[in-house]
Amino acid sequence: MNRSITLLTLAALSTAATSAAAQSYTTTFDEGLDGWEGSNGSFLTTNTSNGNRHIRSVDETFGVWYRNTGNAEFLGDYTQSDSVTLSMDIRVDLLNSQNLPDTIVPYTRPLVVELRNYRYAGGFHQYGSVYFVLSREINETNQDDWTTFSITFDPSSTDLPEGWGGFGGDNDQDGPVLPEGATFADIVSNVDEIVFSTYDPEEFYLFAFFDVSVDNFSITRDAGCTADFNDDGVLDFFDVSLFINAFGAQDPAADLNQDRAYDFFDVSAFLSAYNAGCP
Ligand SMILES: [Ca+2]
Ligand SMILES: [Ca+2]
Ligand SMILES: [Ca+2]
Repeated sequence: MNRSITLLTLAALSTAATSAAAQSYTTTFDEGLDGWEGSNGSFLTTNTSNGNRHIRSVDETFGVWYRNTGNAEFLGDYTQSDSVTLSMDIRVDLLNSQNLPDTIVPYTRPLVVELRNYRYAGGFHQYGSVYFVLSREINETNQDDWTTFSITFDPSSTDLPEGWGGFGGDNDQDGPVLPEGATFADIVSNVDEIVFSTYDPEEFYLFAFFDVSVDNFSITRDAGCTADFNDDGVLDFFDVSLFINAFGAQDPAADLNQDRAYDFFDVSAFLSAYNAGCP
């Protein structure tokens, strides 16, 4: 390999900066349900004072849920991204035992996001899933105005990341578990359905009166970028410099084809990634 020519090429490339922004998608409900479906008693409504459109759910039920099986923005292979953030807004106008005369007891419920993979259907379960409790304190007091909840996670994690649970395994005498042989990454490599709900799979619930509003369901996929060596979202001289240093030091970070050799193929992979830019 002619190292000086390679360095010149890299230097030439370094003048062409490329932006690598994370990709975000939000259902605002301003244009309709956008593939989302709500539990019984859910409907689109518009705030007359500010024109904001959202879903409102009014029902006597064990819990409310919102699921999407049709909007590809929220589904598919999460493991293509370095990190994924899921977010939603919720307001609670009523969550209590109002059905019993003179004994209005406020209830507190969790708010859960669950990612379901139908390939792990089996036994008594219709899917394998992973879930995260965004809050255990959803009630009339805490959510008397809009509150945003979100979770960011590494979709390539094999173990359940901190705070996540698994569901769909048959060996669940002590609570829900991942399907046998499935990792966290296996489940989120094929998300068929995403659900926001007040159901923690580990708990059971009494009937309650709900008047809950939700809005701004969003997903942010940070695609990551091989050539962005300093992870600042921009491809420039600093990334080239860091690559050259790592390559010279035989740092595994520069072994882009992961064959433990530091040669032309790694430089070529870096050039290709750099030229491709960041998604
Ligand atoms: Ca809205
Ligand atoms: Ca960079
Ligand atoms: Ca290599």
